[in-house]
Amino acid sequence: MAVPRKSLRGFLAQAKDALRTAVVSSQKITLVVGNESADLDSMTCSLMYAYIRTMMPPSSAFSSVYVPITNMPFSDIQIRPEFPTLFRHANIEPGHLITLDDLPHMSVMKSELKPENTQWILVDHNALQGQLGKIYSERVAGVIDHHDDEGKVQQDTGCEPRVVIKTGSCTSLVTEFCQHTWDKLSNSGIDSGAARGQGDSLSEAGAAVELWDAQLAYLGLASILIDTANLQSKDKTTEHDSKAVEYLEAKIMACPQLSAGFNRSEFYKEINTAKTDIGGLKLRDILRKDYKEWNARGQKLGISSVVKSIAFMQKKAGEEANTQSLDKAYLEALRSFSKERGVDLYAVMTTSTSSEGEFQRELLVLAFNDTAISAAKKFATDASEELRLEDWHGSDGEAHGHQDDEYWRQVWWQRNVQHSRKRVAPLLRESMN
Ligand SMILES: [Mn+2]
Repeated sequence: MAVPRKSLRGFLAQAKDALRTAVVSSQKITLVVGNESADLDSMTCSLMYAYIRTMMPPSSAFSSVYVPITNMPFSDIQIRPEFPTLFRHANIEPGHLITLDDLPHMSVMKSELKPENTQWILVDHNALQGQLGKIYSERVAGVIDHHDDEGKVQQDTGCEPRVVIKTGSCTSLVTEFCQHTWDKLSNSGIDSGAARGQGDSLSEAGAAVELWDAQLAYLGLASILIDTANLQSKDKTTEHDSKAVEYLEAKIMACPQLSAGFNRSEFYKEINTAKTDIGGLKLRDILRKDYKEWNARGQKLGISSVVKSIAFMQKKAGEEANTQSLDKAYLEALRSFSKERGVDLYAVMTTSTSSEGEFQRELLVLAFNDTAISAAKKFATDASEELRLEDWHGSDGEAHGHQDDEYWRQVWWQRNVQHSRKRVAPLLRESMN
């Protein structure tokens, strides 16, 4: 049975309650979880999917409520200033977000939220990693993703989707999948007056539905624009992305309250500015802001994506350590971060704009033991052509390559700038096999 239509704000409160109840009284619950980088795309995918599915679940749904989980502790919101900036457009607050803090503590998770009482939908990844993966990977019931298919999710997912397609943004695929149901909701919300609690007349109910639709559309639009550089990146933008943008914008334009103030480029600029405004963050926070890890053959790989150059991070490291030896301080910071995460192989991928206004990428790889060092060397040889790796020199003219018993390091310009972590991570993982 569909629940009466609600705002996103109302839905998140309901979902948080449902999760609490499921834990306390051992009830069945469906969780929609994004990947561990907990970036904008993962967050909006899980919110949009959970919202639309809860408002109109399939008849054989595992539970009536789908709970969107943002895969990070709540406090990490402070290193994602783009979240609160976007939330204002969707009329929600950071406190509405459901995060790892809302799940039972790791030490008791398995007994308090029994695997058999759960079903997991993966959005923006297709293999459940980390602690959650250890407990719940058998309970994955569906996936919508735009990364390389790791083949972990069964082919038959019943009433839940199994969609893995290369697109700029995963939110485009979620939009596409939900579109039909969403349109039904928009119409039935107005016709049946399901939202009439919001107003006294049918037209007021309609206005509420239009507003809620537009707020949800804003949420999805932000990720697609960020992931495709406002649909301007030829390498990243696919038909799925441009169609989804068209669809979401129509939802915003259908709401008189919000349509007048909408401008795609300005909206993109606002979110992008918030996202790249990381000057006030500590280097450690910059490294963990968009971080992912994988296990391969008993070795752990970690990759940080950073929206500023290596020079920016070196300077930051120097300031924090109060030293002139910028690179030494930077290396120390990378090593301590790697140690904290327990990774054997660690990579930092940067994006920045050159003084000539050119989009550019740097790639740094650090390896900390013999196995990881041979993997890193293999990667350097095998991936060099595809990624067009070119020697990198710092402002001091040094290449910063290093090899001894303790660690191996190499830094490159990645001249094939179309390849993000979506491609570099599989290449690194391959070299570890
Ligand atoms: Mn994504």
